[in-house]
Amino acid sequence: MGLLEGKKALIFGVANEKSIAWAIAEAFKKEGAEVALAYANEAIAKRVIPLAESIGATITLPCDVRSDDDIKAVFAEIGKKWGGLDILVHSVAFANKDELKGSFLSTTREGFTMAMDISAYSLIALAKEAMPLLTASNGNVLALTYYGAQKVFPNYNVMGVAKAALEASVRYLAEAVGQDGVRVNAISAGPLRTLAAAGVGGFNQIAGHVSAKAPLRRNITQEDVAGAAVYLSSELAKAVTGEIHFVDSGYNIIG
Ligand code: N5H
Repeated sequence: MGLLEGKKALIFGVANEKSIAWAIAEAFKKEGAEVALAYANEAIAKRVIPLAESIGATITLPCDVRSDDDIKAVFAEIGKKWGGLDILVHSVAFANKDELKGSFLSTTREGFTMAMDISAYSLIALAKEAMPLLTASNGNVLALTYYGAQKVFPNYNVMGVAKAALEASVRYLAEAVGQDGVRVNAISAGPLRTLAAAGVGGFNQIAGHVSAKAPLRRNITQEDVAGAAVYLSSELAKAVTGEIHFVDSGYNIIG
C-alpha cells in the first residue's frame, strides 16, 4: 500500500521534467495517488500534457493564477470530475527577469506587484476555491519556498519578499482552515536547477556554497523534495500544519 493510496492531488507548477512539481507528481503517483496538473499557458501545455499522460494523469487544466475566473473554472472542473480533493500543491512563482539582478533598490511598483500576485497571493486564491473540496477529506495544501524569504541572497531580490509573504500566508492560512481539518505547509527547498532558475545569475555560486558548507555537504535533488512532499501530504503528518520544512541538506542551520 502506498502512503497516498486513493488520494486525489491537484498540482500547480509543472513546466518541464526538471520542475519540482513534476518530481512531486511522480512520487505521488508512485504512492498510489491520482494526479491532476494545472498549467500556466499554451506554451507550457505542450510539455505538460505528454508528461501527464506518462503517469496516467487524465486531468490537465489551464490556469493563469492571476485570473480568478481561471481559478474558479479549475476547481469547478475538479469538483465535477472528482467530487473532492485531498492534496493541493502550489509550486508557482514569477518575477520579471529585470528584478532578479542588480540592486533591490531598483525594484519597481509593477515588478513588486506582479511577483507578489503570482508568487504569494495565488496561494490564498487557490486555497479559497479549494476549501469546499478539501474539507470533506481533511485535505492539505503544500507550497514551495526558498531560504531567500528569510535571509538575503544576491539577485533573489523581490522574490525574497514574495516568498516571505508566501511563508507568512502559510501560517495565516493554516490558522484559518485548521478548524475545518485542513493543513497548510511549505517546503523550503535548497537550490535546484529548474526552468525558473535558468538564466538568472548567481545560482552556481549559491549551489557551490551549499555543497561546501551544508551539514550533508551536497546539494539536494528534486526527489529529495518529493519525498518530503509525500510525507507532509500523508497521514504521517496529520498533526503538522503551518510549518516551513527545510529540505536543504541542513544548510539553514549553519551560521
Ligand atoms: C538566489 C537565487 C538565484 C537567483 C534566482 C532567482 C530565481 C527566482 C525564481 C523566479 C520564479 C524566476 C522567474 O520568475 C524567471 C522568469 O523571469 C523568467 N522565466 C520564465 O518565465 C520561465 C520560462 C518560467 C517557467 O518561469 C516561471 N517562473 O514561470 C535563488 C536560487 C539559488 C534558488 C531558486 C531558483 C529559487 C526559486 O525561487 O526558484
